[in-house]
Amino acid sequence: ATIALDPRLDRKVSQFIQQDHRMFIDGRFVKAASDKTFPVYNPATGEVMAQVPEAEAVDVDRAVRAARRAFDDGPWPKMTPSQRGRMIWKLADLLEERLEEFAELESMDNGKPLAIARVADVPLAVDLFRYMAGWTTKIMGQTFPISMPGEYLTYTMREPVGVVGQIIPWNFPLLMAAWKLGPALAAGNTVVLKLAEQTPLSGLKLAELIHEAGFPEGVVNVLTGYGEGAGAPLAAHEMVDKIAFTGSTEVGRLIVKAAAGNLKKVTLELGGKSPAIVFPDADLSKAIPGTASAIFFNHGQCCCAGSRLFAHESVFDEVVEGVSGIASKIRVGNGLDPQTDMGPLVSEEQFHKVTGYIDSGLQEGAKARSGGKKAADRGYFVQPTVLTDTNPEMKVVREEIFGPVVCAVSFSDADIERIAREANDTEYGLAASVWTKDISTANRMAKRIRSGTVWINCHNVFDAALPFGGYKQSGWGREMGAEVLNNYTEVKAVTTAL
Ligand code: TXE
Repeated sequence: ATIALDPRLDRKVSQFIQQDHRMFIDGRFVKAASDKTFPVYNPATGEVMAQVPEAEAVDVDRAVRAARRAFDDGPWPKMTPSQRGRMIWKLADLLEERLEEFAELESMDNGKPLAIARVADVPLAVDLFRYMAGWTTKIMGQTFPISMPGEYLTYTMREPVGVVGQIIPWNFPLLMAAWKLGPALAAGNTVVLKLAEQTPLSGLKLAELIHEAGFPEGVVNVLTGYGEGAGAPLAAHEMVDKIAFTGSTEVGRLIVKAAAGNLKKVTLELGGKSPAIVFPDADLSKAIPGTASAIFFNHGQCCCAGSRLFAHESVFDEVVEGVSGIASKIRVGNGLDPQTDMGPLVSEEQFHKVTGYIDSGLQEGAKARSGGKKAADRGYFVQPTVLTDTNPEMKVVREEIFGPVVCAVSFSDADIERIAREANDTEYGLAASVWTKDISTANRMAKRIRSGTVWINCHNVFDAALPFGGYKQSGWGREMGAEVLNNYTEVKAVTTAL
């Protein structure tokens, strides 16, 4: 028996969380072959709130074989793009109808404020599915005027890659599932999706909707399990044609090695240490709240979090005071509480990791201008923290913290090359924001920054139409937009002698 859940939750959601959970394999809801389960924690209390099946290699194999059959022989490859599109659209409709349920699940499982899940996580997932549904009928090849002597007709076709393994993290559990499933299905692939062990609930609920939307059996399989137990065998499986991973750079490297066996295609969306750069002419009434939200949105658990704040020395004090002032007013609490601005971190492990980074920064001489401590006696709450007096060698400056911790640094130069070099002084290259009124400064910086996204006078603006992904060690390939479809299709060149 599980513990009593929060009384504010819808009864249906409470019941779902505590139900006897099953994974989704080959169109059926099943237990792990071993019958093993593992606990899911409520990050606001640290208590166990659910048990979910623990998939291992044998379950992964079952799911991969189902996806293989569905791709090779099933009705899926015979369906028209328009039929596929309608099914993905239907999934979006079902998800939208249950927005509130999903928002509550997401808040319980991840810890994020319910109000945020309502306006961000769930609607963005709905939108992504709709956007990708539209693409199904627009995945096309080209014709080519080739220069060989004689007459030829040449054209390319874009075909699905095949069976795709997908491994996702816990920071936006539902949205990450949508980012992965949407394009894979739009392009006609079949999928084995492994959810993050910290946050499996919304993905399991989504599996029910996938079933309801009428996808043929085996087209989507959803597994719950640990990284080593379930993720690793999926990445290594010989019958998987492509693996798409979002998570730590460290595990990204393991995925690449595991994929080497059958040389499956790999796309990776990894960590970041994104700069937010405030020029002296910036509108501080926008730049201060903007750079604060760049780091504190989703508790800093965003791969594109603006975790290095650069501000020109002439505005540095005002920016740091402003961001620290916002940080100290952020109300940290249970995500279900309407007053809450920031919930707990996702897990005990993240809690120790983030507080460990803060301690290491302070020990090495950094100063906390706000926060710097845990924020409650139970649950995984950490104060939003602004550090100054860091140096470029400190771990807090170099490594991804993935929590509400920003390092603020001043620059004295007006030389764009030098500022860009400092901003680029990281092994990552996911995102950056530039804050200035000067369009020339903004666009020159945008050109020089080595990252997949540059925001000008904004941060964390996402859209299903915009490609997202990393330069350098932030990853391979792109998510979303038309761009992602290149990662989920193979190109075939066909040449006919006439
Ligand atoms: O990530 P992991 P964790 C970063 C962030 C965070 C750190 C650790 O810095 O603090 O990673 O988080 C699966 N083979 N990001 O430990 O381990 C795992 O089960 C195959 C940034 O949660 O990378 C989960 O489903 N799969 C990031 C997924 O990988 C494996 C978001 C991510 O877990 C595996 C999350 C293995 N050997 C964390 N080991 C971003 N880019 O947004 C684990 N997994």
